[in-house]
Amino acid sequence: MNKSLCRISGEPLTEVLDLGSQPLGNGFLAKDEFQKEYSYRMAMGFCDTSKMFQLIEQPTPEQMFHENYAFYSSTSSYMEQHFLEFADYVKGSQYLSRNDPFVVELGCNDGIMLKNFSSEGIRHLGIEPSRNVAEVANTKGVRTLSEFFCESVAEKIVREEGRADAFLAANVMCHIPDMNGVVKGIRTMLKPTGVVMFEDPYLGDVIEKTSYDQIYDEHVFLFSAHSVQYMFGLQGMELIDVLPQKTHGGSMRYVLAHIGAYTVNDSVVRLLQKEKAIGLDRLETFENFRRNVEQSRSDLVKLLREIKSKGKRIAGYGATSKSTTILNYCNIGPDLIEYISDTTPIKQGKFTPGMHIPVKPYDAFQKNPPDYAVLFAWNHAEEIMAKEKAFMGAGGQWIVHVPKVQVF
Ligand code: JHZ
Ligand code: SAH
Repeated sequence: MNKSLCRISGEPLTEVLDLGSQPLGNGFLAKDEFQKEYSYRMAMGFCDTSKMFQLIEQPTPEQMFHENYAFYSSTSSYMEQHFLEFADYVKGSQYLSRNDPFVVELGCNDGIMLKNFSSEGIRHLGIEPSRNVAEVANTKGVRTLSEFFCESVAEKIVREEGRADAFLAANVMCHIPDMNGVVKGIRTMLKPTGVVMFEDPYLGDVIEKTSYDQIYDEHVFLFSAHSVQYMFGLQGMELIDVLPQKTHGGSMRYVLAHIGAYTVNDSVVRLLQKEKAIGLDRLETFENFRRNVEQSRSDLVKLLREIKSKGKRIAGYGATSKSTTILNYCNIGPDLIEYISDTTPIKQGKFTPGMHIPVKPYDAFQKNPPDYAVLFAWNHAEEIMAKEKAFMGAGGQWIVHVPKVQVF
């Protein structure tokens, strides 16, 4: 059998974690689709050269991102606020030219970030292959091209609209397998003084919190400053700043530019040192992570079974992509979790990928609350706790698995 190779360095990968057979993370489906449901082996490997932690196999981009894509960014009001602040950070930075700046965003989804540029008449372009969400962005006045970004799309944009001052991306860079092609495209698109600012779930947080549910089909990479530096370094670009974010359970915003265009902030040096200290550059860290993941699974299954054996009702809160990993890896089905409540219309009335738990509208949770709710959208805990006082007041309890399995 051919050894799997790192998508960035081309060197052999060492397999460190096998999460078993998994369906598409966002593949919510109807009953008559159960028979032909797709699955693949979801395992992660580590490359000692690029330091990239990555999926060994991934479904194709077209299987995951299409006209029925189930994730709509604007389902969280806290995320709306986050992207307002991200946009303000970009506008207030030294990087945008005063004269007619051009801002491009990869994976703009329903326009959650770019609407803050379009509302001020700033020249912008979103690139979003999932047509349903791209259409929502367009109706909000966010100019959006429905394409998968790659080198040839970058060249076309440069020909038609010129080079960009800022290339933005949130929770999308870690989704694209041909990252070397994407980085080449970005380099082509940027002005000599242009910058890339992107954020994604941070590997350091995933390791520290055992948040293994950040691993699913769409997340082909989990980045660290080490791997990002390596990947952009191959194309003549460098990290100039890093800014930790609270979103999605701990993310990192990376700022990169052509080598030598700007002074490198001390934050970069400090983060690289910290990553060495916590071992993000070493194989044994991932072996330890695997043991923590296995422990988390047995703790969660034991807890759910104990609660169920006492005749209590358990539901899920938030039919997240992350929950697909947990449910399938832990083999948790409708016998343990009655339903999952979610505010996204396209998910409601369907079943969760693989384990086929019914997804119900939020109304179901409010009208018929369970005794316990598994907080699958744990990354939005602050927002959810603020609006679920009635559930808690009536004695409802939460179950989370991050940073450890617990009830509160
Ligand atoms: P949430 C998706 O991951 C997929 P998911 C993707 N790969 C990614 O990286 C991130 O997003 C950005 C619902 N909800 O944000 C809405 C409520 O029901 O954790 C969503 O379906 N009530 C692109 O799916 C889900 O929960 C609420 O009050 O893991 C949250 O999904 C709130 C706040 C949300 O992302
Ligand atoms: N930026 C938003 C959306 C994240 S969802 C947020 O943070 O909430 C990830 C998005 O990336 C999806 O809408 C998906 O369609 C898009 N995407 C996936 N591959 C892409 C590619 N090659 N080019 C551009 N967008 C892509």
